[in-house]
Amino acid sequence: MRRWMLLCLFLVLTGCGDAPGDGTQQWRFALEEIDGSVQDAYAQRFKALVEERSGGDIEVLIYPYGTLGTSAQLSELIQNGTLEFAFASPGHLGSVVPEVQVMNLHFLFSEDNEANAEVLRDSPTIYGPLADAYMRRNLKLLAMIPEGWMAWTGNRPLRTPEDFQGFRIRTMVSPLLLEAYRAYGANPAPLPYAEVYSALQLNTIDGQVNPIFAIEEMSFYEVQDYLVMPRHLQFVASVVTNPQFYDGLDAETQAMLQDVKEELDDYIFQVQRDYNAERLNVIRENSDIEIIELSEEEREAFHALSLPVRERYVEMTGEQGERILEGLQEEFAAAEAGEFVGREDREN
Ligand code: 6CS
Repeated sequence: MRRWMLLCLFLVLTGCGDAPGDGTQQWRFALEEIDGSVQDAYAQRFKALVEERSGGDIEVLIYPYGTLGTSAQLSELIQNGTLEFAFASPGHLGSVVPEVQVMNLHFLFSEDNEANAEVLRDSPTIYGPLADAYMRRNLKLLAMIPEGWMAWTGNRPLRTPEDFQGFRIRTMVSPLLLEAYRAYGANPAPLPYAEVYSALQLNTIDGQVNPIFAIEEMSFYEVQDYLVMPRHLQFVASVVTNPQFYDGLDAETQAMLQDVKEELDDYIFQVQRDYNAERLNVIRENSDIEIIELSEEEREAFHALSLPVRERYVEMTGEQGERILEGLQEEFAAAEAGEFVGREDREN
């Protein structure tokens, strides 16, 4: 905590966003993931595009996970204007923006990942009422990106809800995630990302849940016996900025940011697909972890238990949340049927 406060002080004293004296602006972009991750690929491409399109007037500095704090601390730095850009995963942001936990509801996403990507790119619900919910907490939502299907790892195979009885699963810290795993009979244990490997190694938890690329790069597979693919949830992350900082940008820079967002939507979809496929091979080659794909019947048992958690979401978020949930359900269904109408098309 002391280290984090010192870092905040450093950012304030060095004057985030100010010109270093030669007319250039510095934008700082903090990640919830390490070098080589999906978020890192996004930020590196963001940096290249912004620096090129601003003609060198803007320099982007990237802070990988571990340099500025936990996910919760990064969101705080954005809210108070100390930092310009950060990733904020719904799995951590739920205590601040309860409505975003819709993205943590199991079996809500389509099984067709192209359909999911289409919705995440241009959803009238995400960039409408959900973005308003961010704004009420002084966060401006710029993008919502896919990072791949979440997979369970454990020290026992997790094929049925019975296998989850008493299972200590590490989750991110949003309250609804705990409800989601309690519904399966598990004992969820929220922990910051950096503490997961040692908790697995020391057996203070029995398993965890993350996309494949993260399971590989954080070495979780080295200390787990089973890797289970339930396809119950896509890991998504939002890109946020400080609203006052954003409002202070001229119209041309705001338009440039929107163009960059659109270009990155396509780019990151391919990156996450490739990283997840390649790193599954790395896991296979470097370990004897048992990989289990759940059958449709096995998935259905979890699906049935997950549905009451949607009611909990509505209880936590009221009418606003209900509208967001219904809007997203309609959009995923429309995208699957090839009938999705994005925000841009509705506006034109
Ligand atoms: O499990 C977590 O906490 C983290 N997982 C990923 C893939 N990204 C960021 C998040 O904090």
